[in-house]
Amino acid sequence: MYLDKLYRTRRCYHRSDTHHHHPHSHPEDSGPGITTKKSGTREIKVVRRVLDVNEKMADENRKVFAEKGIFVVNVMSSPGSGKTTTLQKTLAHIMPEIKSAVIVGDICTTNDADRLAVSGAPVVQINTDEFGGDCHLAAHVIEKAVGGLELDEIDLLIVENVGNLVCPAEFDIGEDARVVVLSVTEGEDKPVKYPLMFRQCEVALLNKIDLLPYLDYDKQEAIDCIHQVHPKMPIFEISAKTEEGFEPWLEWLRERVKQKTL
Ligand SMILES: Nc1nc2c(ncn2[C@@H]2O[C@H](COP(=O)(O)OP(=O)(O)O)[C@@H](O)[C@H]2O)c(=O)[nH]1
Ligand SMILES: [Mg+2]
Ligand SMILES: [Zn+2]
Repeated sequence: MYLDKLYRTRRCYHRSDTHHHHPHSHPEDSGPGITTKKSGTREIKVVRRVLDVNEKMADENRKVFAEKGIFVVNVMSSPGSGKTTTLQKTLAHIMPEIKSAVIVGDICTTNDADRLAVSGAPVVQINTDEFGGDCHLAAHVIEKAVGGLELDEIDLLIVENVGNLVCPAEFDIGEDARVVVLSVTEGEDKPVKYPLMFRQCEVALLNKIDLLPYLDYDKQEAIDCIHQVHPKMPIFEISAKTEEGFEPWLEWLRERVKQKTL
């Protein structure tokens, strides 16, 4: 037994600035009527207000998406697990049959937007460094990005969130469904290390299965870890590179778009 002691600390939470290892800027923080005092219980009240404001904005977004009959899917994962590649391949299959648009969030660069635009879908890139370098997309940022899209022309809006398994799970953006991508190079235990993400998402894509022959990866253990935090969560085993396993995922997506746009 090498572990002497297990320290449990609070999660790196947007409800409390003091435990945050990196700066988060939320424009609402300094908004009218919202105090930014940083002492005692007062602070907790202030920061919770941020999530309240986000929740309201998310509801506004949801209303707009409902009016326009747009199915919105929020795709999240750690950096490099294959969100963009999966979405490139997905768009190639579903366009133009499903009229799609993409909002993609990164701290910097338009690299992903360039890759996704090849599909012919309208793409809006959000660079969060203009919003303080946020490591997640908040509802008000989505609202701004949506302003750049022709909503009457869209049935499906795909949001590629900032690569991060932690705080994107805490920010409702008004979406209909959340999808998490986990790749087989990330280790089997990530779902139990980042349980909120896996609890909040409706389906998981286990990506890069083409690499399994080269790895000591226990796929069943990864699946068990996912089901430990989210029992019965549907898991689609895919390779965004070879498109193996894509059909069940595409079927799920087509079905959900159909339900919303009927
Ligand atoms: N072998 C393999 N590589 C993949 C797969 N999906 C993505 N990649 C690679 O993983 C890297 C990160 O992919 P990207 O789509 O940019 O991930 P993102 O950061 O989650 O958007 C790139 O080099 C991709 O080519 C896959 O299914 N198999
Ligand atoms: Mg990407
Ligand atoms: Zn964040």
